[in-house]
Amino acid sequence: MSYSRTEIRVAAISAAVAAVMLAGATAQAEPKDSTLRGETPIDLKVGSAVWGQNQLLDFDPENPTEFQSILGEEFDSVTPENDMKWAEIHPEPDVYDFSGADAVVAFAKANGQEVRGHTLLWHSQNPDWVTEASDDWTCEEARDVLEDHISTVVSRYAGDIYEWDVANEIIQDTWDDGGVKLRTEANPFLKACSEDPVGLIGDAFRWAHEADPEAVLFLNDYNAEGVNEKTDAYYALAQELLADGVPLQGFGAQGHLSLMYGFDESMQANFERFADLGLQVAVTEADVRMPLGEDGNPTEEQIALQAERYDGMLQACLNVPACSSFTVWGFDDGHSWVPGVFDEGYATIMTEEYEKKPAYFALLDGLSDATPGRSPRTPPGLDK
Ligand code: 9MR
Repeated sequence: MSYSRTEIRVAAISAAVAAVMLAGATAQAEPKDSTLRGETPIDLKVGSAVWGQNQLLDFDPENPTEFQSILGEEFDSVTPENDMKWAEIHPEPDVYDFSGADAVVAFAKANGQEVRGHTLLWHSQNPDWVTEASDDWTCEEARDVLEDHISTVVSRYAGDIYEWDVANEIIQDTWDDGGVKLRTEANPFLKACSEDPVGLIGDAFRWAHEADPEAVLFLNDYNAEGVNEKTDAYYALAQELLADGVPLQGFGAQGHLSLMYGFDESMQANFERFADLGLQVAVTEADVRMPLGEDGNPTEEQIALQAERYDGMLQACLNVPACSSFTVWGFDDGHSWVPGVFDEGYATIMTEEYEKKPAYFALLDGLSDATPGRSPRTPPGLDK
């Protein structure tokens, strides 16, 4: 007989409540002096995005900043938020700038962490030389540029990266011009190869796999949490790529949520269907933003709901054994991409002063309830 994590969690909570009642109901909960990474099952990585260029170039293991200490202590995986994107790492046709990405990898090594690579094929944050040249590219030219980039970047970090977001946001949304379909207009590479975009996507995975056979290679997108028209398109694409023998190995739901919308309860079912194809799944960029009052603060209700949403995403991941990583897109409001982009905020699990929010404790409890430091998904006896 097997139990889902939710069942185990509910049973554990009931058992804890019963124990307290038996003990005379006077016991107070012990304050927890634990960290997210310390509570994460052995076969799951809990991660955060970080911008190496801005936050890690000055890293000194003997004298870390408060931000760096928290990043090192709380997470066992880091994702370069921008440092491996084309505009940063490949600013000119013959110039690669690895400084930010190297800083992330060095930080991870110093802290015993893993690195999630992000990203190799995307329509956004491309350097001017790509955007300008791509109007005239033949598919062959686009392929050469992409292959050179993927081989160079992936081989430089071969062995250091456990999961790579090879293709990011390559399918449009229902509200985009043309509806849900491959992004053959906005993505310069898919545009140049619009006669066979799936062939190009497949080769992107092949080039990445050749350069680092150990890295698990992902498709990744937003609005990809639940079962919806967009994830249906990904599901069909994944099947097509797998049938072609493409080394596609993972599907990532970014998890950029807003309290302006509801939570899609089909997230676990969505992960399950990709897992059934033999893929790993992951929550790759979780945050939960919200419209704030005139004083710039959230209400108590919003704070509680945010914790619930983070927990909802975590549970969807924990309940699917193929879910290999759960990453937040920055851990504190001082380093969140949300303000300035949306008229919303308070999206992360800690305030600008690194005060832990209920959302942080929801993740901590969710992880430790799943199984403290060890997961039922792996044979017992393994230490973290
Ligand atoms: O967080 C990133 C922000 O600093 C950049 O300015 C932005 C540029 O498009 O990209 C942000 O990260 C995105 C990620 O790479 C892909 N998914 C959506 C993320 C938020 O926009």
